[in-house]
Amino acid sequence: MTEVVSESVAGDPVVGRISPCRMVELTEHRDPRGSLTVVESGKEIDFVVRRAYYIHHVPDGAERGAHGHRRLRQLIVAVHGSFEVVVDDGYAQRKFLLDDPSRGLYVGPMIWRDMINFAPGTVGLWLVSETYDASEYYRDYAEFLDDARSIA
Ligand code: T46
Repeated sequence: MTEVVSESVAGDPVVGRISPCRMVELTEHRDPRGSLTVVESGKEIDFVVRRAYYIHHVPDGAERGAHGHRRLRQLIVAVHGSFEVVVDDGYAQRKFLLDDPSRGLYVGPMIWRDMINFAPGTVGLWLVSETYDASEYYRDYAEFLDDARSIA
């Protein structure tokens, strides 16, 4: 995995909440049979996993995301293939390349995210801290920005 870009936006240098977005080394057990990678609550991640979902068969050029979460925390793993995740805390953006199943990207609450540049055949896995609640999403960037900046 390579962290590819770090760029600031919106002209405000105060960046606080984006920093918890980070790559996490997972525990990989390799032997002649292949690799087994573990994510365990309390070890690689500090939240209890209440839901998992995976994204696959992404058409060429398709992008996903374009939302933020009020409470949800998540670990994102490119189990196969690669894609990029752009995270945005309302002041700055940072882009991570996920291309290694033994590393995951932790994303905390109050972060806008976009998933882009999916390689053909990619399978992405999301381990998240909450059950599904559509009202917990920000789908409107202006609303997200208002709230994100009010708690900075
Ligand atoms: C995220 C990115 C990476 C459910 O019914 N239950 C679920 O747990 C989820 C995640 C989705 N859905 C339904 C809601 C929509 O009708 O599946 C459909 C597609 O979901 P969405 O438009 O939210 O897909 P993405 O890729 O924009 O976002 C999803 C997650 O919602 C989000 O938390 O981080 O994947």
